[in-house]
Amino acid sequence: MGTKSPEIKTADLKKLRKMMEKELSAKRYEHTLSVAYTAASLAMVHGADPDRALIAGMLHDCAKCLSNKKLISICEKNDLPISETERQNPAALLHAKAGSFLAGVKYGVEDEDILNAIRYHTTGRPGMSSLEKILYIADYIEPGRKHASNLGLIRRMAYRDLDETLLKILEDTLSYLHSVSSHLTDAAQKNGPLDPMTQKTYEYYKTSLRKG
Ligand code: DGI
Ligand code: FE
Ligand code: FE
Repeated sequence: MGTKSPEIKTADLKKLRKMMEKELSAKRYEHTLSVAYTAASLAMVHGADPDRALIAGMLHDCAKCLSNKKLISICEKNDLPISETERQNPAALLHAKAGSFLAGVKYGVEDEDILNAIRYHTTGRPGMSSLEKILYIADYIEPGRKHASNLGLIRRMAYRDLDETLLKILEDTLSYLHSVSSHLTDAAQKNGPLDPMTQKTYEYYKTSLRKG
């Protein structure tokens, strides 16, 4: 934080796009491109840097196609702590932590804000930067997403107010995770337990928006 980040070049983005095409499944790569350009458009509307948003979007799921075993070993070998919840659901929760690490060491990102945006793109965190909010929201609203409830409303909201949108997505995500965990469905097994950070982020934005 505070230090000025190196300039993001268009050449970096091209290279990263090629690397992601190789690294990810076709479906995940399509999602990645959609998130990158959705994040850039949100950045333009909200006065953030579209180049940083593109890089963050391009790399946000760079660890998503790794096995659970690989995700755990990346974290263990590099002293990234793994919580009990993360260990129970590496695919959903650890891909963000491992992905942020890889963005730094493998893909050459030095910008802390981009690394944090990747790190917190699944759970959010209290006190998020604009870029962190933009990536979190872009991941949820990109055009390829079809199933979330209130998607039309949330997509319109996203271009007006980042905080209100964040809160709405967190509220819907929590109620989705609660509803699936109360039934023994495939989705419950897929999602596993709630990460306490998701709840914390929700409480933080609920309180800060009520005060504001
Ligand atoms: O990687 P993506 O599928 O693009 O999206 P993502 O990184 O937001 O992760 C998506 C999954 O993570 C989605 O199925 C919802 C789930 N998720 C979000 N918060 C939590 C969570 N899963 C668990 N177990 N706990 C959470 O707190
Ligand atoms: Fe993700
Ligand atoms: Fe994603």
